[in-house]
Amino acid sequence: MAEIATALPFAFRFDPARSALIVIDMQRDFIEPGGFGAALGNDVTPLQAIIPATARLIAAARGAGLPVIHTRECHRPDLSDCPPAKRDRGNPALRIGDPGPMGRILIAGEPGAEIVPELAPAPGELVIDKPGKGAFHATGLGDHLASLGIEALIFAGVTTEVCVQTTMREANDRGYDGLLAEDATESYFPEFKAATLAMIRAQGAIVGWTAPVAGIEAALDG
Ligand code: C5J
Repeated sequence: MAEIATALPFAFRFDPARSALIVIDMQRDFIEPGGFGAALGNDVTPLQAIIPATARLIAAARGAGLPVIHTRECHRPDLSDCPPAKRDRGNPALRIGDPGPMGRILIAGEPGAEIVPELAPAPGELVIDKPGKGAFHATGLGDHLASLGIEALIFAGVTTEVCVQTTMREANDRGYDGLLAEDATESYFPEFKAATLAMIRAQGAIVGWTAPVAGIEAALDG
């Protein structure tokens, strides 16, 4: 067993041979200047700033032999997997499927839906296109993790309070121990990130744990 001593609300013990890293939605449209997120008026600078720490986390996971799974929030070009209840939200001038600054917004295959090049999946790593906020909804993620015998999940990505938190809660309900890398996740709203970290670790890890990347690296190195 490995232990992340700096995890909160208390040390996180996990078996690296039964653990995986899930990197959520580090896509150009959310992170890069000139993408969909920026077009909505968000400051993407804090999201860009987590790329180096996320790259370090991915390298540590690969080095320790953990499966690295990447997700992308995107939809089929015909929008058959996008319920009107999702498409009809947000800015009416920039809906999912509309032409955006980096191609059609959140559509598979469009430049904006791609993962930022600094965090490109390695050959053989699973990339899951997910139509929901949670990565378990309408995807093969659960079956894939079961086939690998995974018990613990380390999470990174954006945005903390939307797709990351939703996926952590889905995982929690499915019986996984989950830990979120504090400096490898970010939100457009700093107060939402802080609140999400607090909610995850409240009441004795009611959703899971959080820890800095350095602590995760140390545990995976050991
Ligand atoms: C993600 C979003 N990835 N905020 N999506 O969190 O809409």
